[in-house]
Amino acid sequence: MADRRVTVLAGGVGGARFLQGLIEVVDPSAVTIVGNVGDDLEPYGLHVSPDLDTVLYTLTGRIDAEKGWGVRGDTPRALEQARALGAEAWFWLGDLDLGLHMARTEMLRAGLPLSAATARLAAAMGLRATLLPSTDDRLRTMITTPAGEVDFQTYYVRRQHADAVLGIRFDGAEAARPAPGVLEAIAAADVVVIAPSNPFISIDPILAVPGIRAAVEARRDDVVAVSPIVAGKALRGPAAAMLQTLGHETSAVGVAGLYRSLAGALLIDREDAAAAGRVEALGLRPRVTGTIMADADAKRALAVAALAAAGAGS
Ligand code: FO1
Repeated sequence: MADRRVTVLAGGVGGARFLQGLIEVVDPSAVTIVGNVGDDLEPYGLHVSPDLDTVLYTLTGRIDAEKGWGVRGDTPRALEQARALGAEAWFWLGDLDLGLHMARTEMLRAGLPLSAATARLAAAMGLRATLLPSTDDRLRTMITTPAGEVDFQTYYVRRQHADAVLGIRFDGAEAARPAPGVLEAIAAADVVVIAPSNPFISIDPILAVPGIRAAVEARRDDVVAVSPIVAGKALRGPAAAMLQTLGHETSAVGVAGLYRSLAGALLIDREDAAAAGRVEALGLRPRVTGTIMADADAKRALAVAALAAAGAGS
C-alpha cells in the first residue's frame, strides 16, 4: 500500500483534514492533491487561494486547528490598521497569512501561472505531496441567494452562509483548462479519492473545469468518495443546507446520488449504516466506517478505509 499513487480532489477544511491522515499512511510524494480555486478572491489586490492555503497550512503543520484555516498564532495587526484607516476588512487575514498572499501575488504578476506559484510556495513551506490548482485560469464560484447572486466569499464569510442557496455557477469554467498535471494525475493514480468536502462548493468547481469530470468518470472503479454528511448533518459548513435547497436528500444517500457517475465506492459513517442498501441501489459500493476525523488516529483510519475501498475486488 505504501507505494500506491493517490490523487485526491479536495477543498476546504474537511479535505485538508482527510489529507493529514492520508500522508501518514502513504508516502506523501505519491500523493497529488487537486485543489479548488472557486473560493479565490483578490482583497487589496492580493491573490488569496483559501482552499489551496488550507491544504498548505494543514499539511505543513502551520494550520490554526481550531478555526481550520489560517496560520496558528497569527495576529491581525495589518488588518486592524486597515480597518482603523477606513477599510471594510470583513475577510480575516492574519499578518503571516498576508505574507503568503504577497509572495503569491508577486509571482503571478511576474507571469507565473497559479500552478507554478503554488509549487514554489509548497516547496518553500516543505510540502512533500504535490498540490495542483484545478486550473490556472480564472474560475469563481457564484452563489444565487434570494437577495441575488453574490461571489463565494460574500456568501460564505461576509453573510456567514446564512442565505438559502438557490443556485451555484462557476464563472469562467467554460473557458478554463485543467492545470498542467491534473488530468495526468487522475489517469495515473492507483486510487482517486473525492475527499469529505462540500460536493457543491468544493468538489463541483473542480469538476466544472472541462475535462476533469470525464477524467474522473473514466476511473470510476478506482474512485472512492467519502461522505461529508453524517446522520443528515454536515460535520462543518453548509453542505446539508445546500443538499436541501438544491433538491437532494439530506443524507449520505443524497451524496451517493451526486457522485454515482464518478465514484465506484462511497464511505459512509457507522451512524448511517442503515443507508448502505440504498447507496448500493444507486450503484456505489457502500463501505461503512468511522468518518468523523476527531483525532489523528481517526484520520489515519479513514484514509486506510478509503484506500481499501478502491478497486472492484478489494
Ligand atoms: N473563513 C471565515 O469564516 N471567515 C474569514 O474571515 C476567513 C478568512 C480566511 C482567510 C484566509 C483563508 O485561507 C481562509 C479564510 N477563511 C475564512 C476560510 C475560507 O472562507 C474558505 O474559503 C472556507 O473555509 C470554505 O472552504
